[in-house]
Amino acid sequence: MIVLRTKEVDFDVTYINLREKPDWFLKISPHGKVPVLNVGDDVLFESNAIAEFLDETVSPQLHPTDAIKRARNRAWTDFVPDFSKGLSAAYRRDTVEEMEEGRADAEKVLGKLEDAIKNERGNDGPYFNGDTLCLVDAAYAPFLQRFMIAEAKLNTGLLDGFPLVRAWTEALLATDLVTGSVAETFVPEFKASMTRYGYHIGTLFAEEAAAAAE
Ligand SMILES: N[C@@H](CCC(=O)N[C@@H](CS)C(=O)NCC(=O)O)C(=O)O
Repeated sequence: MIVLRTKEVDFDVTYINLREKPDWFLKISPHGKVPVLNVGDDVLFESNAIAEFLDETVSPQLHPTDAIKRARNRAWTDFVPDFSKGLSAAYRRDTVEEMEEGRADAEKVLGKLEDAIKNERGNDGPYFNGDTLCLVDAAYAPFLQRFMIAEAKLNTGLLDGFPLVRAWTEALLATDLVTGSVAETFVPEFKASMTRYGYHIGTLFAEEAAAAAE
């Protein structure tokens, strides 16, 4: 969605319930995962593949034109699953103790991103490569967006040790290209999903919702 919006592509979005995946979706998504992109009669899946297809076919190009830079950007989008797993350890846990144990995993991946920004960018940003949004930004933004909703509740201060990641996150969450790429109900849905999973933060979100309903 972020890439589509950045390129000002006209598109329709269909949200599905991942707990009750419709048959039509299971037929087109080989791994049963979102996102998928319909292009005419073709269906694409996997975020990186979709983003790269869009970048090759719709201007403006968001990936660097320099082949070395492009490969290094690609390497960082490949790191997203590890990043997401590490960052999740800081809040997607059942107990406070488990979250505290997970903090080291989160710090490890945040440290890698901090070094990546320091070593790769060579300017003041605010995005991963500079002043325009690129595919690395689009790939990480959803995970940083979710983490920051959790962080607003937990106040772990995790980003204090990673000033470049913090500034990057703030820049990503300050643009409508990112914040406008989620459904209107995204925040309450995300909080409710944390509760459904039985995570500690889900209990806090449920208490918050109950207090607001009083
Ligand atoms: N590597 C995939 C991962 C996609 C993915 O994990 N999507 C999640 C939602 S963010 C999903 O569809 N989960 C449903 C499921 O695994 O059943 C990509 O980048 O597109």
